Parts: sequence; C-alpha cells; structure tokens
Amino acid sequence: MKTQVGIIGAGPAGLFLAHLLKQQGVDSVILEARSYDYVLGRVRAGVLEAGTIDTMHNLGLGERMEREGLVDDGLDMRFRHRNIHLDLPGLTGRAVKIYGQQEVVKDLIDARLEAGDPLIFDAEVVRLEGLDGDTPKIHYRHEGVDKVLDCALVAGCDGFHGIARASVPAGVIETITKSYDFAWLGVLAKARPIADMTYTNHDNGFALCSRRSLEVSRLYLQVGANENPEDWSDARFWDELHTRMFDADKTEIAEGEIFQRDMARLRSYIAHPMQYGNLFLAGDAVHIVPPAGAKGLNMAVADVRVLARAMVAFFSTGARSGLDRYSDDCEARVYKTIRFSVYLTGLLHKFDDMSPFDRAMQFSELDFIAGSETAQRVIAEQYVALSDVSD
Ligand code: RFL
Ligand code: PHB
Repeated sequence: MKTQVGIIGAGPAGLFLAHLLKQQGVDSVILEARSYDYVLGRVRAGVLEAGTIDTMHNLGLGERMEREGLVDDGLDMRFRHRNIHLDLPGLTGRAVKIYGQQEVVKDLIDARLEAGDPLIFDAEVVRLEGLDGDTPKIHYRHEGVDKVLDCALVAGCDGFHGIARASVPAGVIETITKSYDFAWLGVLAKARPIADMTYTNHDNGFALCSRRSLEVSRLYLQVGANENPEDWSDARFWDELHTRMFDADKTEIAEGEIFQRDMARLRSYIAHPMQYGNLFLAGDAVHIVPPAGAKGLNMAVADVRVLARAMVAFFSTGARSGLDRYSDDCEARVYKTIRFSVYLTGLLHKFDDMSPFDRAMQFSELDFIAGSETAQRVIAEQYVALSDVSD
C-alpha cells in the first residue's frame, strides 16, 4: 500500500490531521492499533477551546457538537469554604465548550469511514524504516499478517506509549519530565451536574465537577498514584466529593449511578524537537500535560493544524521550509500550555511534601485571585485560548 502521509494513531491528533490534509487534497492512511469499539469507548477529555471548536466547524464536522455540546461560560475554584467564580465571556469575550473527546473522535471517524477514506483498525505499527530518507516505510500487523505502508511523510500521532518517538535514533530527541505522586480518579455518573465547571482545593485533596450533558456528570478526585479504582465504592466516592466541594449537608451535588471509572496518573512530559527526517510527532506522542488545564486534546489539534499546513505546502510546491520549521513553530505555544497546566495543578492540588508554609502560600494565592479581576483574567485568558494557531 502507498500514500502521501502515513498516520500512526486514530486519536484526536491523527484524525484531525487526516481531515485537514484531505480538505486540501492530500491523501493519507491512518493505522490504529486498537479496534473501533475500543477507541470510541475511551473516556478522556471534555473541554474544547475556541481553536478546536473552529477547526471542527471549518472541517464541516461541527453539527452534532453544536447541537449536543454545552457552552461552559463559568469556571469556579473553591478553597476553605470560599468560591472564586471566573466569568469566562465577561473576562475574555470567549467561552469553552463541553463535548466529550469520544464524541469528537466518533464524529471524525464516522466522517472518514463514510467518505471511504482509509482508516485501518487493529493495525499495530511494529517498525518504522527509512525515516531519514525520501521513502519511509511503516511496517504494521493486521489480522495476523505483516504489511507495509509506503509513504512520503510519517505522522507519529500514537500517544505517549506509541512507537513513533521510540523509533528516532538515540540522542536526537531530548526529553524533560515531571511526574506527580498522585492520580485522578474519574467517573461518569447519571447525575444532574452543577451549573459551572468547579475545581476545589480541599485539605483531603483536589476534586473537579464537570459534565457531559444535562443528565451526566463527569467527576474527578485526586487519589494516590497506586490506588485501585475498584476500592472506591459509589458511597465512598460521593461522600468524598461532597466533603471536598464543601457540600457537607449534601444539598448541592446530586448523586446518581456511577457507570464508568478510570484512573490517570499525572505527569508532564516534553520531547524536543518534534521531528526527525520525514517523521513528525504530534499530540501526546510528544508532550503530556497534567489534565487540570484541560489542554491535552486542544494542544494536539493545534499541533496538527501547524503540521497539516506544512505538509500541504510540501505536496503542492515541494517547499520543505514549513516542515523544517514545524517543531520551532510549535515550541512557544507548547511550553506556554504546559506551563499553565502545571501552574493550575500546583494551585489546586494537595501535595504530600507540602510544608504548612507551602500550603499557606497556596491559599494566599487563591485569596489574591479571589480579590483581583486582573488575576482572574490572566487565568481565564489561558483557560479559553492557549491553543490558538493563526491560519
Ligand atoms: P491518543 O488519544 O492517545 O491517541 C493515540 C492513538 O495511537 C494509537 N497507537 C497506535 N496505533 C498504531 N500502532 C501503534 N504502535 C500505536 N500505538 C498507539 C492508540 O491506540 C491511540 O488510539 O493521543 P492524541 O491523538 O495525541 O490525543 C491526545 C488526547 O487524547 C489527550 O491529550 C487528552 O485526552 C488529554 N485530556 C484532556 N485534554 C483536553 O484538551 N481537555 C480535557 O478536558 C482533557 N481532559 C485529558 C483529560 C486526559 C485525561 N487522562 C486520561 C490523562 C482528562 C483525563 C482524565
Ligand atoms: C472533563 O470534563 O473531563 C475535564 C474538565 C476539566 C479538566 C479536565 C477534564 O481540567
């Protein structure tokens, strides 16, 4: 099989890239290690920045998002029985949208399959060859058979544990990391959500109340990195959430059936440069953010907007300048996004190694934000629009 761009991974990065290329007449094949059902069942992000929303619309794929997505114009941060309300449109003129990552992925996959464009599930890439030459080959295994995809360019959109970054010769890519000794336990519950996206910093730890619809809440608790989600019975989860949200009399947060649980360990990770020869890395394959800023998916979309533009220029004029600049063009935006995510993580979580002094400083910063519209605007501006990319 032969194509212009071989894309590894059918997560948001790979799917958006394929659609952006197709819109400009560039062919691609997506190879995805997992099955259709597995990919659609993976519950993750929920917050779409303006740049991601616009990209869905520009691709003609925004119709269901517009119908079913929820506009989120308030962001609350609680601490010590106080609440900071950030009026996102009032502070920035913009809002974000709540629309589950698996819904975004479903819309993109269904459109691709309906158009008859190649997206092969259960196709695990096992080896990359000739990345430093003009005729890279992607070796993959599909239905027990070894196959090869020939292409001009390879897009490594295969997430943190993928093969693309690992295929680059040692010493080319430098990485910097920060890991946290806690995780987020996430659940979906059939329970009426509270009005605003609400983060809280409680002495028992962080919690977050988000939503997926008017009937489904998406809820998170900070837990130890090695905890087992099954140890969190429904009753234990709800009790802890009420406590951390300062809802001791249980009148604010509605309970309901928990029908999904997942655990995500928090880490920050940056690999640089985001390219080698004719391999280009995007999304979680090349940087991971802690989820407190709701940025991972949005950053992946911004990466592939830059990458698609460079690839289209290459195929239409032969110019390599955009490809050669890809990593540099992304760098400042990526670092700003990671910095914001790390900042919010630090502001809102309880760290085991915090001294009473550290804790006092954290609450003093929240107190300052509560009293300063300028400080609120700084946070709101980064929450709604760090992933802007000019076209
Ligand atoms: P993905 O989604 O991991 O997709 C990679 C795909 O590559 C496939 N793959 C392979 N395919 C073929 N051959 C191989 N050898 C392969 N190896 C891997 C995998 O099966 C997979 O399908 O990466 P991508 O596309 O870069 O997308 C990144 C986002 O998924 C991620 O950043 C976000 O989910 C992060 N995130 C959030 N981002 C937001 O923008 N807003 C949010 O509100 C938000 N909330 C979150 C989040 C992530 C969370 N977790 C699970 C850490 C909340 C949580 C709890
Ligand atoms: C979500 O709705 O899943 C969500 C919201 C905000 C975050 C992370 C995840 O910071």
